[in-house]
Amino acid sequence: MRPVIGVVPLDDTELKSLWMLNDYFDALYEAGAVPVMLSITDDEEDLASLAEKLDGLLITGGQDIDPALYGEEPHEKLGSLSRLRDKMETKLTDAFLKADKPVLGICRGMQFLNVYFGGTLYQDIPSQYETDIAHDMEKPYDRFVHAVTIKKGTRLADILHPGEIGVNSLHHQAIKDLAPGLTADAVSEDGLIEGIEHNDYSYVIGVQWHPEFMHLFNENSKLIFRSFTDAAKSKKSY
Ligand SMILES: [Mn+2]
Repeated sequence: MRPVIGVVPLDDTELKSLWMLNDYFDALYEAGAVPVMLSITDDEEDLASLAEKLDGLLITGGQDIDPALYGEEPHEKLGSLSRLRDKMETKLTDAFLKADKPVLGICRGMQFLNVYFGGTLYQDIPSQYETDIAHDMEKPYDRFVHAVTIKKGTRLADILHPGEIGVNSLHHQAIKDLAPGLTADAVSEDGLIEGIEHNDYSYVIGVQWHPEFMHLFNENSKLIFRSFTDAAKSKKSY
């Protein structure tokens, strides 16, 4: 049996729609998992029963995270929010971690994990962080726009390899203070944290870039989804 991965959709509050990019699903299928799109709810009981049935959780990209969650006032360049999704991901992550089931955070998903564990964010990179790198690239997204260094001895170095790799970059927020318990596994050329792990769980990994846009041709992107799927498989009760 293939492990079943719950994937959080984009909660489009303006169009009252849930959006899912095929690339997340394609990358998970290719890695050997069966992805399912979750509804957006903060009902604790429903989320607990979902977590019981699912083998892994993929927290995808999306809106900005409510800065109130890390004790800050909204910056003038803060983007749109989905407070319901923030709440949902908090309760879902609680349930997944309690069972030590794997959680992968991509882009906003990585930022969410940092906030969840008590870290903070730059609410708007261009006005709050001095850099020459354009972290908010234009289409097409399946190309490298900057490098990150994967640090030796980290989980990401085990999954990929230590040293420099090319990544795409589609984010206007970033980790400011890293949460207790997290390790910075990958750092961009300008010093921003672009990959994390949590030391106390079997598999809690986050990447700031978007491997789902590059999984067709980029081995490093495939390896991230494969490691996640393998972790979900090993937690599966047959
Ligand atoms: Mn970047």
